[in-house]
Amino acid sequence: MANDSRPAVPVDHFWMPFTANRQFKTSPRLLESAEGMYYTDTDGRQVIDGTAGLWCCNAGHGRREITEAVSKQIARMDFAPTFQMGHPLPFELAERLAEIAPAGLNRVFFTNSGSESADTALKVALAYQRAIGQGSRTRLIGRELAYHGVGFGGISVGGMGNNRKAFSSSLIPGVDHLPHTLDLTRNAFTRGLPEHGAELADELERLVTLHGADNIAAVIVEPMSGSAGVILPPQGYLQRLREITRKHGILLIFDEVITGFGRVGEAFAAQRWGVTPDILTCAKGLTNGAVPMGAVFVSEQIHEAFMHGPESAIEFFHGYTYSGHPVACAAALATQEIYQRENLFQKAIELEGYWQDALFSLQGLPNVTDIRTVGLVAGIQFAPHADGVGKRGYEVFRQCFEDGLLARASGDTIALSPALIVEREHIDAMVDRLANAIRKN
Ligand code: PXG
Repeated sequence: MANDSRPAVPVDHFWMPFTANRQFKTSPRLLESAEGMYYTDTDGRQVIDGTAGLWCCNAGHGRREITEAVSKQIARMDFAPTFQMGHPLPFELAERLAEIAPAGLNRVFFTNSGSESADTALKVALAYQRAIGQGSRTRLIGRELAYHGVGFGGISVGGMGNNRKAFSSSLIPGVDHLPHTLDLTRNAFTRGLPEHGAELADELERLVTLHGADNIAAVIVEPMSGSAGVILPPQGYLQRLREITRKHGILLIFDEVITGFGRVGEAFAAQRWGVTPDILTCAKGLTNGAVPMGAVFVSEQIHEAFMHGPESAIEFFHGYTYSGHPVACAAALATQEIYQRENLFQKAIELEGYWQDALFSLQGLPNVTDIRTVGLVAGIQFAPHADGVGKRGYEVFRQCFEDGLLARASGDTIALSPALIVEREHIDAMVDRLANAIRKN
C-alpha cells in the first residue's frame, strides 16, 4: 500500500529478479528487519513470515548463534582460497553434513547457490560416466514444471516454460523431460502424497527404449517441486524412478534445494520417503539463508571414480572462487548446530497433521481448486481469474501481505513454507489471513 510517510527509497537502479519491476516499483513492499517468525516492513508493520524467506530460513530469523559465528569468522579470516589451498572449515562442515546425509552420500562439493548446485550435479554426472568408461552416456533427463535454478544446465533440464523461452536455442542438447505429476482430475484435495501417478515414472522406460540406456547419463528431479506450485510425488513414484535408473546404470539426482534441511521432515526428502539418490543438491536451509551457500552430495563410489590417474592431476575441472567460503561455512556450522539441538528436522513430522487440518479448512472457499500439503509445505491452487492466469494468485498474495502474512505466489498457487520453529498459533494466524485474502478475491 502506498504510504507517504515512508522514507524515499531509490527504486530505479536495482533490476529485481523474477519480479514485475514496473508494477513493484509503483508500490514497493519493503522489509526492514526480521526476528523469529516475523518480518517488520519499512512502515513498521509486523508480517508473519509464511515462507521462511524464500524457503531458506528454516530455523527462523535473527538466530544469534549464526550472527555471532559469522561476525567472529569474518573478523578472524574473511576469505581464504580453496583451490590448491585450504582452511579447516569446509572440511569440518563436509564431515558434519555427511552425518545427516542419506546413507552413503558422504562426499561434498560446495557451491554458492541452488543454481550452481544443479549445474555442478549435472557436470559430476557427465564426468562420472566418462570416468567409468561410459562416455556415450551424455543425455540428461529432467521433468516438466521442474525448477533447477537459472544456469544453462538448470534451465535445460528444468521444465518451466517462461524460464526457457528466451534461451531456447542455447539450451544444452540431448535433454528430455519426464511428464510432471500434477493431476487435479485424479488427485485434487488428497491429504498427503497423491494416490495416482506412480506409473508416470515408467515414461523413463520409454525414453530408455528410444535412446538406449547407454546414451543416458542421469535423471534429475525435485522429490517435491516447490517453485511450480508445490507438486507432490505420487505414492511409489520416487521408488519407481530409483528402480528404473538403477536397472539401466543411469544416475539419479535429487534436487533438494527446497526439501533439504527438514522441510518435509527428516534432514532430506530422500530419507523421509526412503529413496536414496546417487547425487543430491542443496542450498537455502544449509545456512538458514544467512549467507549464500549450496552443496552437492555424492556417493563415495562416484567420488572414488574420479580419484584415478596421476596424483598430481586435478580430478575434476570445476569449482567456484567461493566454494567453501569461510563465512558461509561458519554460518552453516552454526545453523546445523541449531537444527540438531532443537531437533528441527522432526518438527515437520510432528506438526504435519495440525498443518494439514488447518490448510484443509480452506477447502470449499471460492475458487480453491486444490490443496496440497506435506511436512511444513502447502500449495493452495485457485481457478484462474477471467483476466488471465496468475492474476488471482498474485492478488491473494498481495492481499495477504496487506493483512500481515508473507506468502508466495506461483501462478495461481499460493505456497506456504514457514520456518520449522512455527507454532500452532502462527499456523492459525496464517490460515486466517489467507482465508480472508481468498474470500476477497
Ligand atoms: N533448485 C530448486 C529445487 C530450487 O527450488 C534452485 C534450484 C535455485 O536456487 P538458487 O539459490 O540459485 O536460487 C531453487 C530455488 C519460489 C522460489 O518461490 C524458489 C526458489 C527460488 C526463489 C523462489 O518457489 N528455488
